[in-house]
Amino acid sequence: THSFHQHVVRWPAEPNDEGGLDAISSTNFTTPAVTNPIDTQAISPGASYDIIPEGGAGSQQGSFGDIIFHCHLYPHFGSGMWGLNRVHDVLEDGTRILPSGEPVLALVPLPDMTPPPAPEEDRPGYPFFIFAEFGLKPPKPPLSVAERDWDTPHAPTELELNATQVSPTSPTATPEPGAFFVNPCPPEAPRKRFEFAVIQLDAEYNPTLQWHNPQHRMYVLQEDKEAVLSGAKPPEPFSPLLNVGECVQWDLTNDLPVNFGGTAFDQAQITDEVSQHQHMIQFDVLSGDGTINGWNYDQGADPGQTIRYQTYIQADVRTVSFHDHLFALAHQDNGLFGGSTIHPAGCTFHDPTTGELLGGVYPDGVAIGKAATQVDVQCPGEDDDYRNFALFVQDHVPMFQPAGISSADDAGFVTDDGVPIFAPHLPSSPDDYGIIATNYRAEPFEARRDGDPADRFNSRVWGDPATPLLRAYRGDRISIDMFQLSFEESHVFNLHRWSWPFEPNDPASPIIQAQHITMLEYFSLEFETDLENPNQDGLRVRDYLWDYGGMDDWFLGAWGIMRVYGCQTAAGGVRLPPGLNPRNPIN
Ligand SMILES: [Cu+2]
Repeated sequence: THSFHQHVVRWPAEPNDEGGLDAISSTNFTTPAVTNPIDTQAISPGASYDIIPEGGAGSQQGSFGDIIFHCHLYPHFGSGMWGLNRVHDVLEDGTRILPSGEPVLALVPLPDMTPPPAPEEDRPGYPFFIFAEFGLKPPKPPLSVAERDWDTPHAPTELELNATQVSPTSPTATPEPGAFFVNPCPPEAPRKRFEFAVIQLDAEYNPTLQWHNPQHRMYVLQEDKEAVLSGAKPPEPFSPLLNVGECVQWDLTNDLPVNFGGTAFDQAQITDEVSQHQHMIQFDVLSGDGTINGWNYDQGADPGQTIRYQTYIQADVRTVSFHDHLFALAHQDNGLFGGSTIHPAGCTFHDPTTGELLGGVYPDGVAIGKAATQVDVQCPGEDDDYRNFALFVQDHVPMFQPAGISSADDAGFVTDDGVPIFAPHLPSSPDDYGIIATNYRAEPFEARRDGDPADRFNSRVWGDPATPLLRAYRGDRISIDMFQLSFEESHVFNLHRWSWPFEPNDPASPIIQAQHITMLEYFSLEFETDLENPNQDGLRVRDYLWDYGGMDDWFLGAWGIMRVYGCQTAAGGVRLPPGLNPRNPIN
């Protein structure tokens, strides 16, 4: 299996459901109404798929520059499985030469499209407005970092300003940081800002075995950073909460150490930049992509530096997976990834245990972005609240345990970091190494080895697993957003007893009970819990097993429990009213 991903664009999983080539390519196309919008296609030998990008090349926002496509299985990407889709902003007649000495090939405009303008000296077109030298790293995008702000020695240049197309809806507005050349946000869109950092810490995945990763790397809200670093708040994947229609500012600070690796899993190396590349939503590929691709800018944050990206949440596409795009092969399997969940406009976010509103407003009037993998979503209508869970399956996770804690010491392989769990034959080799986990947590069979195998999943014998416990009351609407950003395998999410539509917006969708997922795919599982046993004199709490199917997944700890309480008085969360989920017309 491979996992095809192209940056910037998104496409309907079933193009015939959405009117085909003409309708989907129109810049007026909003988003699929029936089938799933996707930007990653899993593909196996012999299979084929039609990809028709929404809004045509460069997407609805009209982004131009080099747009990378690649296999998202990292060892495949790392060994060369990638290419570029170059979207031009001026007419190319084949007479120009790139800084590398290679020609810009001529490209004849399509006969029924308005041709782009010819290049002029003060408007030379991509990439000639970027002041860069061949063989050296390119500059950061204008306004993205403090060093390229207005009134600095590296302020936006005249050529850069002339190249801006600012916004399809407001072509005369001032360029904005993180969306300098093409601003996907309409001027009236409400603004939200996430101030967050990338950090490294020693993270414990399983307390029984003390399985831990001493070089765990992750995104974290600035307001949670100290608590996570001190151990007061357990680390979880960064899962920002977004509403449809928002213009989102992402202020990423690089707090990583420059040196990485030197363990049984990773060779010693320098990781001196970090970025956030986002899937599924709209941005400018020259300043919001989080990459250094082709002739584009360097869109990473140097050590200690803060960089701004700006994105537009133009439709309810459910999720936004994101990750570093500069040293992904080095540290993404060590936890450096995250994923936003998208919710209808007007819905608010609440802590499931306290009911506390998650939100606020910065002094400049921009909404304060919050993040949580488990959140109650309260929406303006009647009977439209739901509980949202974000689950991130991870494979190839580097992991160690202290010497002497179990028979795994039989391997006699004790390093400075402890005993590595399934180390590669050499550090950074593309082997099957490490463990399989969920949300930086694992409950391996090794932690439950001495006992009757029939009780392997029995909380009365072992207590609850270390993995996320998904809690609800009967009748609650449930939305589980499935992510996978680490690292090479496919998995199959299973949830005992419950079923859900494969395409939540399609009345003709097949109903499924297991979902295959591979790298950077996403799925939104929307269903309603019910009263399995209407006799409330019987069992009031029911546990349903979730798991990722494969025997390695079980054995290494990627499984957990969804707990449904029979009544409000049980020790649980805040009661939500029953009813139908408006995001899910058939359930
Ligand atoms: Cu990519």
